[in-house]
Amino acid sequence: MFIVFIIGTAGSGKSLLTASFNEWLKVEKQKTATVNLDPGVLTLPYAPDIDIRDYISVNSIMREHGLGPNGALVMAADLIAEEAERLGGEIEDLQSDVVIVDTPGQMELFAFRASGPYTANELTKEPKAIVYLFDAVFSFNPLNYVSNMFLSAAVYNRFFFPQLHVLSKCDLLPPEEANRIVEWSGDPEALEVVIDEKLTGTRRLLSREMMQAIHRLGLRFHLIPVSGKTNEGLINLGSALERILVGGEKFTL
Ligand SMILES: Nc1nc2c(ncn2[C@@H]2O[C@H](COP(=O)(O)OP(=O)(O)OP(=O)(O)O)[C@@H](O)[C@H]2O)c(=O)[nH]1
Ligand SMILES: [Mg+2]
Repeated sequence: MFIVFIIGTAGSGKSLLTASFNEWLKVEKQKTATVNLDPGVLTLPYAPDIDIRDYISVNSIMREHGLGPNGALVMAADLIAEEAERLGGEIEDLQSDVVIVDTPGQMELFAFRASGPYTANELTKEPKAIVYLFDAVFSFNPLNYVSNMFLSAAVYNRFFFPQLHVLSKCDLLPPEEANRIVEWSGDPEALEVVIDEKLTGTRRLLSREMMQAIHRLGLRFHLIPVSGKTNEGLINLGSALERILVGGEKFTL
């Protein structure tokens, strides 16, 4: 069994990608399951096999602890850790070969509090990977792109799982613009050129230094363009995950 966590900033397309990738894998005859770890979500574009909302209610937390929605979400994020063992048992019972885990809307609640990495580690001891989403529309601006590189490096630093990087919602950009972002992700010099072109003053300096720092650390962010709406790129995402998790074999043989 392999566990794939979908992580990204609010609204970057995590839930729709969970839905589409799950469906696509099923068409490919792979044995999959989905887990919703977002206690605050109202509607989902898929029917999760396991749903944290069956264990934790944000509305009850607000009522019982006199908290507002954000305070309740913070508390809910920590309560997820207490359910890790039970969730892990449910995941084992599914007997799927690949389990896709949709994470909370506000990335920082899952990635930057101690409870997220704890939960991810305790759920099961099976091999895990992270798919980190770069929202295409947001990332088109080089300043945002570099900020997202930093966020994704911070996520890697928290979990230390193999991590793939996806340009999500790529259908929202003309192909040549999406390709330009993909080019930045594989070629630091191309990114440096656009930073020099589009940014000025301290922003230019900071973005260039931040980008270079990440490259000096040896972190690589090659982006796979993907759309949860049109299913573009799901085949490439599937192959990349198979390469890092199962050495290029199918999850379900
Ligand atoms: N065009 C297009 N829209 C998308 C895509 N993925 C998501 N969306 C839309 O973007 C919005 C947010 O998508 P979600 O899948 O809910 O994103 P999320 O990261 O789960 O959002 P939160 O959990 O609230 O942080 C929705 O209106 C989706 O329909 C995509 O690939 N293409
Ligand atoms: Mg979501």
